[in-house]
Amino acid sequence: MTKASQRRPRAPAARERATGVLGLTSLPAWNALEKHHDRIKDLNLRQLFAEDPKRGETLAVEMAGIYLDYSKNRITPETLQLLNQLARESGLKERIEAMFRGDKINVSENRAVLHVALRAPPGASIMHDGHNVVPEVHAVLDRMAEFADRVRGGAWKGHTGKRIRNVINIGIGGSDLGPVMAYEALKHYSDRRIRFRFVSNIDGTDFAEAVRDLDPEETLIIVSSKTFTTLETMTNARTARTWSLSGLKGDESAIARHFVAVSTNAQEVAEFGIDTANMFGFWDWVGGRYSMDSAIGLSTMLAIGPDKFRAMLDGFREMDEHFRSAPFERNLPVLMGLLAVWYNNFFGAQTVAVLPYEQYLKRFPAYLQQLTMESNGKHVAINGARLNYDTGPIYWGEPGTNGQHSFYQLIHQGTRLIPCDFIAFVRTLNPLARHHDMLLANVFAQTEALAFGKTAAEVQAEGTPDWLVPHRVFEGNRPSNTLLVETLTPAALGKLVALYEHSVFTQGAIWRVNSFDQWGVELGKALAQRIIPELESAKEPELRHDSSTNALIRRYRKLRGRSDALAGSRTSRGG
Ligand code: G6Q
Repeated sequence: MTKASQRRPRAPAARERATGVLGLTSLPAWNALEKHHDRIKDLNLRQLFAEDPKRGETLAVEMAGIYLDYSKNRITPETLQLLNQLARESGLKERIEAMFRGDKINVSENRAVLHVALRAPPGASIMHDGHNVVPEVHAVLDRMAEFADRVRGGAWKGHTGKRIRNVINIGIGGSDLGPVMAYEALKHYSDRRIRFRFVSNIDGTDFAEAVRDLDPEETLIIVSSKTFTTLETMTNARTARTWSLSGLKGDESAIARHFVAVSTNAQEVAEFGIDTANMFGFWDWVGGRYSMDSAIGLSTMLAIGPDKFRAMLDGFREMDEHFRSAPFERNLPVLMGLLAVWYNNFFGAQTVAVLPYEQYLKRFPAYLQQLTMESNGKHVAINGARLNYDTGPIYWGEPGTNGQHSFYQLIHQGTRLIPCDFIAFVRTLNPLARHHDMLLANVFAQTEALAFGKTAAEVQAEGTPDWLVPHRVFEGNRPSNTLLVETLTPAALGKLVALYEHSVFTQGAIWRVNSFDQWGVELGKALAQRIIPELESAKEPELRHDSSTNALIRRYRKLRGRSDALAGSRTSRGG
């Protein structure tokens, strides 16, 4: 029996039929994988490599400059064949086609999922509700390019005639993480005469620190919000408006030169006071976490320029085409997605570490956390039935080599199985002495050490005293993927992001979840809206939360000098 099946017994097929569950755990491939896992779970990577001297070359695939070595995974050819069978039985091919066709696969929001249209070439046709969206996509891109050229070239000036030297993107979640990650990733290509800052948190410190050394006369603010109603973004945008006006002598007409919006909601943009002529639109078929290549990427385009932004889109598109057309056995996102399922559901692995050996990708793990966990952190199937197997694993990580001096200890010698994705580049953008060879030596060393470890005999042979041997043993058999990319270019970043987007899609299709909604973020938001007036009211509010929440609110109010802690209602819910 597998660890996963020990933890959660498989529901009877009859129940699945009754509830309409799509029956992942009843599929022939799933059952075959369970049995197969039982047989090979103790196989060691040492053995697998010894048995097949060419394993490191055969279990690798290259796609347009991205080389994926997946040989250091606990798999055999049969595992791959069964995982492919699982993909076929799960209708992955049909799901991919449904997405590209513009079907409303985000059923709980009744929306199509067409981020692939954002990088379609000008002549392409992608239909949504009876019309081709590609011309609209390119019309927005052209407007963005024209605007970016004017700002970068100095033709777009601030209200007092000064050149724009600072750009602040205000947004959160999908309207922040992609832009920050892309800016950091492509900083090498950015116009260094412009400073970029990103404000997301409702914590005022975020805004205060972002603007403390900036001059409002030289600052352009991009308010990025699909809905233009998000609490954090609108609060920060209002604060930015006050800050901007205070530096521009309160002249309201200055707003037009210092604020632009990226949104789907023209009405709210206008109500906020931003001229809709300065608004860059996108569409409800672009999910927030899939939007960094839409107008939400305006800050990216301002940083690297329109040509490089388009090169990034070309990279995305190459991976899209590969995902759509390559056979599953040579399909990078499919392979990575299926391997994630293999460890998640059959080995019971709870996390995946993403370890970029590239300082410019320092925000990539944070970006992926949203992409992966907001997409596949779901407990019900598309049809609403409660799932009886685990879905999205926890993604986390830090750039190497820094992580090696902290949490790698647990990956090497801890008790948990943590599959790792190592990401490295053949050429560095900052060739300094021997740094890059040393960096890459560390990537290769880590994957080697994780896979093959060091046996007690090997430790003893080094003259280690017996009592110390167990502490110095590396069991090995820790799986990893290595993504070796030529150079971190805009196109390479596009390919890498699309690779993970489609890996997430693959995983979601296997698990039968809707990877494109995010209802799990709603409850906390609604409760916060209820609590805000309870914190702010001058009069002690009548609190109807549980006793813990009530006590926390009272304590906060008391310490802020807002009320007598003993006053007010003691009505509690839930004890
Ligand atoms: C992403 C989510 C979420 C969203 C933010 C910001 O997929 O939907 O992270 O991007 O809540 O939303 P707005 O862009 O509407 O402000």
